[in-house]
Amino acid sequence: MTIAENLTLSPADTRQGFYDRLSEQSLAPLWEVMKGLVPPEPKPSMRAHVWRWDTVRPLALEAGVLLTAEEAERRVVVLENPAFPGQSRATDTLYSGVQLVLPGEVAPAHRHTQSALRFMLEGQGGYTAVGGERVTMGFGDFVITPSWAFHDHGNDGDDPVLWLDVLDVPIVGFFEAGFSERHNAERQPIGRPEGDAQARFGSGLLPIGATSPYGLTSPSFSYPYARSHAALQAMAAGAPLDPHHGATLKYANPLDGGWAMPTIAAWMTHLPSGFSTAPIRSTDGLIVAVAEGHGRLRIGDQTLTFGPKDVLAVPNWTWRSFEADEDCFLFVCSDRVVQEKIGLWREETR
Ligand code: GTQ
Repeated sequence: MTIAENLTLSPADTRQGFYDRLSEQSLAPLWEVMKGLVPPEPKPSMRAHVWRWDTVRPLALEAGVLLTAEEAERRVVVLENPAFPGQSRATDTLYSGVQLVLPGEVAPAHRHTQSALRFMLEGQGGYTAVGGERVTMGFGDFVITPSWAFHDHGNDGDDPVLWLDVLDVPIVGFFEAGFSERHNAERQPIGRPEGDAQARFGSGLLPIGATSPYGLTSPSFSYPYARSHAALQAMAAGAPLDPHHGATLKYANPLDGGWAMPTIAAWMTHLPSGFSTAPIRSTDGLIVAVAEGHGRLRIGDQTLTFGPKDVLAVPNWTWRSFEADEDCFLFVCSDRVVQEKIGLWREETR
């Protein structure tokens, strides 16, 4: 018996007719979509972009006139990648925004399964409370709010406080695994003095038998800029720089030396004045917040200039290099940690 004997193809039954009949049964022909499903290499869909501080800052402050932090719950201007309007994504997999807290305001306590990081950009006296402990945030500090940990923000200073938020919202959304709830109090109760986590986990020492109260997230939820800055400066002064990374140090979980967060990899790069990095591309798209310095990013066939507090979106699998006109300190984060866990992450250098 041949296959043809079982077929009932009529002369009028075109391929399209067959596809239509497949579709009626919730079926589809692979060969029409194969190239897109298993591409020969990544074809980036996000776009390179710079959000200039001169543009973002006044608009964020304007939001402060229109509504309170309490009203907004989180008063944030979202950084939307121009390739994904309306999708609250700065890269394919990360959400980012600039949050404003005015003097005396409180962004009420809540928690969610999305992990968040803060990179402080402006203002003194801003604080975040995480898991019953407060941390005052100064310029350039990197602060984590772990998945499902209650957190509230406030500002005890005299000036507006602004910082960069990065959350794994699109990753959690992909799995449709998001949960959230509000605390019954506006500010969560504080059970430990400020600096407690720093003392236990952030001093190169650890409590014997230490585990993280935050599961897969670093128990050291604050990484002050003074330390990162000093470490990178000493590193750059002491040894030849890596041609592709300059002086780069990752924010590490002190318990295992891995990335500080389970879904967002974060690191800081220092490029001394005049230094240019050799071309590199990686499967992770980046969010870069400029802490200090002016320079240029060459990305694909584009050149983007940057200055202090600008935020850049750097597409995945696109050749990039940085040129520093002054001493630059760049905060960088990506989904690299997730890609590494599932065996996908790659980089290529020239
Ligand atoms: O501070 O908890 O930018 O829940 C977006 C969602 C910040 C926060 C954002 C959030 C937060």
